[in-house]
Amino acid sequence: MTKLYSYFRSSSAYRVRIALNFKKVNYSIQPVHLVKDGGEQHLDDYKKLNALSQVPTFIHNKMCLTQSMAIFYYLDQNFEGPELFPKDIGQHVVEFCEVINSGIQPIQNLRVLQYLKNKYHFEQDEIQSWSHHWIEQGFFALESFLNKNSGKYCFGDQVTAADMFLAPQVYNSLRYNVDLNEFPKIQGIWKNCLKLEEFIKADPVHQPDTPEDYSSPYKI
Ligand SMILES: N[C@@H](CCC(=O)N[C@@H](CS)C(=O)NCC(=O)O)C(=O)O
Repeated sequence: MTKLYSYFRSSSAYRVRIALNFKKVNYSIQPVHLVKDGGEQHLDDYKKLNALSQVPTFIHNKMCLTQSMAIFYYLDQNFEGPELFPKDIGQHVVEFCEVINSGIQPIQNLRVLQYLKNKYHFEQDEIQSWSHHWIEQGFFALESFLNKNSGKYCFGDQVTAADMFLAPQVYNSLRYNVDLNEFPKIQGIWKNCLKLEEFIKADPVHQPDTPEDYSSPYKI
């Protein structure tokens, strides 16, 4: 049994969906609504799987794994298909992914934004500006990285975990009106990724829990 607890709009779950598609893993999606009724991630049964009350959670037979980076490692170790962290450049791919995984996404995660709103009374425009700021800071770092290493994708012409972390973070950036024209490398690579079926299938617009009235910030 291979199952992914996911939310259509979660960038961390989106990363894992892309990786699963690349590895041609046959998996089912178990939606976890992060907002409805205070968030299904906080239900006791779900917390037994994911102590931090987040998606994604990945189940493979008896293995239950949280944290997208750990899931990516597991996929490379246990499934055939293209390497997510190719051996010769693996550490640099991790380095790139961690800028997103540790340096950008957590600062604009739902629980952080909810805390700013509930505890410090941030207005919607302040929340918007907070997320915009931190994503932009991270994108400056990624862009300079890509100026040295990239080709069609983040590392030359080979799709790696770096692209799978980048595309969902670009998706998030559009929710906070980051101007991608400031980041031509990121924008170009993201557009190349969006042409690949593994990315298209994983896109928030194509998930079993995508609401009918959802409209994507870009055409796919
Ligand atoms: N480092 C974690 C991050 C997971 C994460 O932040 N998930 C978000 C959605 S993208 C979440 O479930 N947030 C729920 C909440 O904040 O209540 C991973 O890579 O899996």
